Amino acid sequence: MIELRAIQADITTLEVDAIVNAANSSLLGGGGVDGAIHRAAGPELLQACRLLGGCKTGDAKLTRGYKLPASFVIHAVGPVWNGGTMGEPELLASCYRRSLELATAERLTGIAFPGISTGVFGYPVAGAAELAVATVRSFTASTESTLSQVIFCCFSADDLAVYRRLLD
Ligand code: AR6
Repeated sequence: MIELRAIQADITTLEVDAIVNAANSSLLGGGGVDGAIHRAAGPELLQACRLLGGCKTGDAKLTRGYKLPASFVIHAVGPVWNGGTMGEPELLASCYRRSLELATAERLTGIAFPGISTGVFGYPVAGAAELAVATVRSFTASTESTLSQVIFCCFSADDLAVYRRLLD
């Protein structure tokens, strides 16, 4: 059984196998959770990201976590919200799926997601949270995985309330 849980925390403090980064396609850092992860992981993370050659929207790539308490960082590139008719839901779902696939391939047991695309990229939180929970549930129901815990790491109390309602 895989446990799905929502917490309010700074994702850079979590001691899980992998934290997911809400990156951009350059994978060379930015603001928001991306900036926080690069600051906490130290410069080796950027060096590792430079070797990855970027990442397409909807896809994800894995690095080590360096100075983070998490062993790995999965850099996922969410879509920029453009009203919802540019394939945003499919691309966001794909970010969650690809991250879970990478975690499974590394035989990880725990993973924590931020609200990918819901900050600077403008994806409405309610829709993004619903899609995140549905995509994780469908992955865990259909795929043999080493994962035993999936954490939705919310930065704000408002976001936490949205996830708690979906998970109850
Ligand atoms: N821990 C957990 N969640 C956080 C943290 C943190 N330390 N900091 C912010 N959040 P955003 P995006 C939440 O903007 O929308 C960057 O510049 C935040 O409250 O970080 O996917 C990248 O380089 C929000 O709920 O990511 C890209 O260019 C969520 O994380 C672009 O922003 C995502 O907000 C990606 O935009």
